Formats: sequence, C-alpha cells, structure tokens
Amino acid sequence: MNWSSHFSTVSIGNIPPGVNPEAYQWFQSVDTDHSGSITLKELRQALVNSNWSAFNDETCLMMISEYMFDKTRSGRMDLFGFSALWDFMQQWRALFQQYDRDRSGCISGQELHQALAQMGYNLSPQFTETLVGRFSVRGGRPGMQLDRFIQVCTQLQSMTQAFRERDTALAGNIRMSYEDFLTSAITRLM
Ligand SMILES: [Ca+2]
Repeated sequence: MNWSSHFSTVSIGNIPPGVNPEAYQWFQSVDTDHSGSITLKELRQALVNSNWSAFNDETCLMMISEYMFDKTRSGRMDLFGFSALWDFMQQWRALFQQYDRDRSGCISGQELHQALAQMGYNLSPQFTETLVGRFSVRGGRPGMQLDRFIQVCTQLQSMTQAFRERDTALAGNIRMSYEDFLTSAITRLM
C-alpha cells in the first residue's frame, strides 16, 4: 500500500490496525500538509509538558532516535512510528504523575528521590537535589518537567548500565582510565 496516497482518503473511523486512536488524531493535526509523515519541528508540537511548554531539544532528539524507525533515513516519522512514540509517552506520563505526589505538575528533589529509590537506584537525597537543580526551568520554582524527567531517567539508566558492566564484582566502585571515562561520557551525551 502506498501510505501517503492512501492517507488523504482515510477518515477517523478508518484507523490502521495497531495505531492508537489518540495518536492518530494528534498525527492528523500535526501533519498539516497531509504528507503522511512529520518532521522534527512538527513532532515538537505534539510533545508537551503538563504546563503545555514544548519539550526541550535534547529529549525530542532522544525520542526520535528511539522511535523514528526511519528506514529511508528521510528525517521524518510516519504514523506507525508516531503511534509507538505516543504509547511510550503515555507510560512516561503515568509514571511522572505517580511520582508527582503533591500534584504540582513538576517533580521536586524529594519526589525524585522517592521515584529513583522505587526504580531501584541507591542515591542520596543530596544527589537528587543536585539533579533537580540542574534540570529545573530557569527562573521558575525548583522542579523538573516531564521532558527533563524522561531525559534524567533515561541517561541515569544508560550510565548505570555502563558502570555495572565494569563493576563485575558489584563493589560499587570501579577503576577507570581518563580516556575510558571520557569515552563513556561522550557516547552518552546528547
Ligand atoms: Ca511535585
């Protein structure tokens, strides 16, 4: 099936199997030229925090590299990739709301500490306060929005995995050369 030629004739009641109906409607409204695919710029309009601010660039790019499924390397995302991304986002949103215990719309240092402890991380309250301080909206009250929460959790997981691969004795300490350290950091920076 030629998706792009098919797309303009599709109605709401004709959602392809496996595609989330809510994602379908968002995709329609973001794909303003009805080309059947969306660009990074269009995608950003669909990714919003609880205060309706747009996602930051790093998190957007991270989500795209994860969900682009861009077999043609066109730099665009089709409906199926977008629907997978949408489902993934809903899981993050649910997690975020669960850990935003005072329903303030952002995650405080204390809330992040509880969240990470439940995810199995053994980190000090000082460390989570530092994280929240680093990723709070500038000029706003301290706290992380959904996009930063996703970014922090994903990077923490990735760096923890890198640490564990070296910490084979589970000692909680590793020896690392300067270049090993830089390599590990560079491959995980966005
Ligand atoms: Ca909160």
